[in-house]
Amino acid sequence: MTAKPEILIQSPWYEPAMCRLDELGVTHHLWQAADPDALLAEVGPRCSIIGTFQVCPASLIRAVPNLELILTFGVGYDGVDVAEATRRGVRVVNTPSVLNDCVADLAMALVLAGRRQVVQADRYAREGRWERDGDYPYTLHVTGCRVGIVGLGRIGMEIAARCAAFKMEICYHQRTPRSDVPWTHHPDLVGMARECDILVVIVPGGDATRHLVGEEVMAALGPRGHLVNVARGSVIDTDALVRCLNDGRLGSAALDVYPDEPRIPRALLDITANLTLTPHIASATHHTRMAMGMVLHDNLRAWLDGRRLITPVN
Ligand code: A2R
Repeated sequence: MTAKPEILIQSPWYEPAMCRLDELGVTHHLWQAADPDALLAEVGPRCSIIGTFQVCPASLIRAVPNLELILTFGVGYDGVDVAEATRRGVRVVNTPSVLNDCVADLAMALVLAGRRQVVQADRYAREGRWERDGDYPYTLHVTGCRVGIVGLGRIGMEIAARCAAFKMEICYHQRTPRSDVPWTHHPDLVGMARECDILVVIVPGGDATRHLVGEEVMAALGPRGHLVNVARGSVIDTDALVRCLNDGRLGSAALDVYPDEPRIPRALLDITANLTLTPHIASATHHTRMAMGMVLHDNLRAWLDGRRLITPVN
């Protein structure tokens, strides 16, 4: 009988799924270690697999000399140094597709919350202002709006399906036009923003999309426009967002992601009138987090059986 592989868990994910890896290997939990460097020095050379919640720098890859496979929990892998892994012949798998519906659901929640001011209206009701100050001010409609989807990939398509149910006029921006959808492709993001009421951002993070949504895009979306980000914090220029929300060049925004999570910049926290914030919860339901965890589990089992990886990144 061959020995079980040893797995270094860099950061934890959904516990009921993560613990299933113990069926397949011996896990060492770096995130729980009192002295992580000592644990790494001790077990690093024995581990052939790293499991992580989207963080795996080159330094960690180098500290595990017999590494063969990285399991990263989530679809975005901008926190994993895939280039370094590839250079060393290390395979990487992520968890795409199973989270499409939950991320799209939250994107719509942020569209609705922002346009109809659900959170602000809740505060108004609780503070007794309805009785004191009268009816809540009018908000902006959702059904029939013009929506621009920045990144019409797996998740973007689910968002589009939901927008279609809201009778929205749909267009999208990405580098390559799709031949399988009837919606208008805009190669120019500023031009698209000018024609939209709502912009939903769902592209990968990383250098290629850093500050893709900057001041010019926000100003083009305009004083009655609503910007939703469920992609990565790096995709939006946060300083520009603060300026545009404060001076009214952009109507409103709703964010689930931030450049330096779990920290949220004070300047964002201070904006309450036209900004809705959630703490990166898009895929964070029991159902979806279990499914994501099992994608990693199934990949590892396939790897150990000598079968093809199910969701390889490289
Ligand atoms: O540009 P294209 O034709 O490769 O389309 C992809 C688009 N995209 C971009 N659009 C504009 N400028 C870019 N530099 C750029 N890079 C990529 O984003 C594609 O339509 C979409 C990504 O779709 P998928 O690869 O299917 O990703 P999925 O599963 O929808 O997830 C998107 C992201 C994740 O990477 C996480 O960061 C986040 O959602 O949760």
